[in-house]
Amino acid sequence: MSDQDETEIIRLSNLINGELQPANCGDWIDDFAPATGHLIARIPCSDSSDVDQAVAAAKQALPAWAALDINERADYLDRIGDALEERAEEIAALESLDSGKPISLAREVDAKRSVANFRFFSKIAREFESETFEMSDALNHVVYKPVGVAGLITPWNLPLYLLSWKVAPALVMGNTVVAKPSELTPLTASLLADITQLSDLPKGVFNLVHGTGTHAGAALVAHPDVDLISFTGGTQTGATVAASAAPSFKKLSLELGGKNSSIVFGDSDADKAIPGVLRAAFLNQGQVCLCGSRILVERSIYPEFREEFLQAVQEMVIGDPFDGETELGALISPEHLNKVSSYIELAGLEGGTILCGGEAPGDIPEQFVGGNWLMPTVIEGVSYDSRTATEEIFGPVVTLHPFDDEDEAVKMANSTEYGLAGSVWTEDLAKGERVAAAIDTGMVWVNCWLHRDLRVPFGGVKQSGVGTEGGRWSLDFYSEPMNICVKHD
Ligand code: TXE
Repeated sequence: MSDQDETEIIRLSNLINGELQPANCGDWIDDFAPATGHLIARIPCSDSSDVDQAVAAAKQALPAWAALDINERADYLDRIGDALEERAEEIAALESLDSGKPISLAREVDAKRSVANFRFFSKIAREFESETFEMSDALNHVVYKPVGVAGLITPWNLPLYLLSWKVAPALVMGNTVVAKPSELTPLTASLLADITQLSDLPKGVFNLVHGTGTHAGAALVAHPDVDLISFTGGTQTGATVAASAAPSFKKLSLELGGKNSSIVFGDSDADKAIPGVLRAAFLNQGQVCLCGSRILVERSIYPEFREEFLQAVQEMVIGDPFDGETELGALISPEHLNKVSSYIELAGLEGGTILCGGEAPGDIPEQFVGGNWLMPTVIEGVSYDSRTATEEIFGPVVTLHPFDDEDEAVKMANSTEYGLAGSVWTEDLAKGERVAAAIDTGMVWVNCWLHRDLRVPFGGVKQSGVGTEGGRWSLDFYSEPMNICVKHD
């Protein structure tokens, strides 16, 4: 990296009380492009003193922000959504550069969804009606108050998408925010900070603290003046966050890992199932908590499915994330690539056969040799309850498993510690719903995957998380209901 031109390296700042500033300690963290390994940015290496300042600013801004009418706060969300939309191409480019994902995905999903999140929460907040409960001699009226200062911690796989999913409902319900994005993908969080300023959001309402999880993130979770934590990330980190937040009784939502099954029945339509299961397996290089990485196929169609699926996997275009034709980009970091690769090795020890992939593409162009590349990998022959088939790999690696009947499919799907999502592929919709209901997860798609309606509940069970966000459930999480009972004669 020593020969890299310093002027090309982006320097990001924290946003605290409306001021852009470096970390108090003056230290920086390097941010690398996953596709090339090049240094692209330096971010403040914040510690508890920066977090203290940001939380103090958020606390000071809280009363005035909470006192605004919900429609006025929704107006700010609309302004932010409009500004994000104007910069959609910039968002897509930054996200692709920072996370290694294909630009087509960054355009269609990350950029569009960030705008949609602000607009959606503005809309449902304007329509939000609190309840009244009438008694013969009294009227109960429920009022929704902000929780207070919200600490929002986000991961690297869908950086602005997930940050906006938390920031929009938190702000519209009257909370003030301290956001701590992943140190691996900080670029679009700073773009959002810029937009909040250009949208004249009052100072201190949205604060951004860059830094590592163990310093900035842990300080935010433990801070006594933070009233709520919404965290998306790994299950182990989630356990640490929960333990740290518990003594001060913070309101907590944890969206953690997943190991989701795609269940393909013999009566499924291959024209839907093959592309659907392929997309569920490899979107964002398999780095989506909802990805279907265990593919359960009814034995009667296993040979044909296997052949057609393998052909589709091998036709996927892997390479330059900025090429509009690219379907698979790079993995987030060398450490993550090592972790994912270690599971391919483990699969061999567990009796698995690699049907395709398993290594970096052979013909990688010169500028990408320093990147974190892995071809889409399909493994057969490991048991459905093996470590390979039950632990979260979070990469472009899937396992295939035949099953004999509905009961066996459900048993196999439920054989992980995770409980986030799943998909069922069948032309018998009654069977699809029956199987979906029997799976212990927070959500299941039938004949589709990641077909998102922002109104529906989103959250996992078992090791996949605690709490539910999405639609009305987000408005509930980011507020405290209070009942006022007025007696009349
Ligand atoms: O995430 P981490 P990592 C899974 C995936 C991956 C594993 C670890 O299996 O391999 O998690 O990924 C912040 N207190 N998912 O290590 O560490 C951190 O700075 C407070 C699934 O990258 O969980 C970042 O902002 N915060 C997942 C965020 O937590 C802490 C998406 C997530 O980082 C902290 C990503 C601490 N002690 C990974 N330690 C999903 N559910 O989509 C870290 N952080």
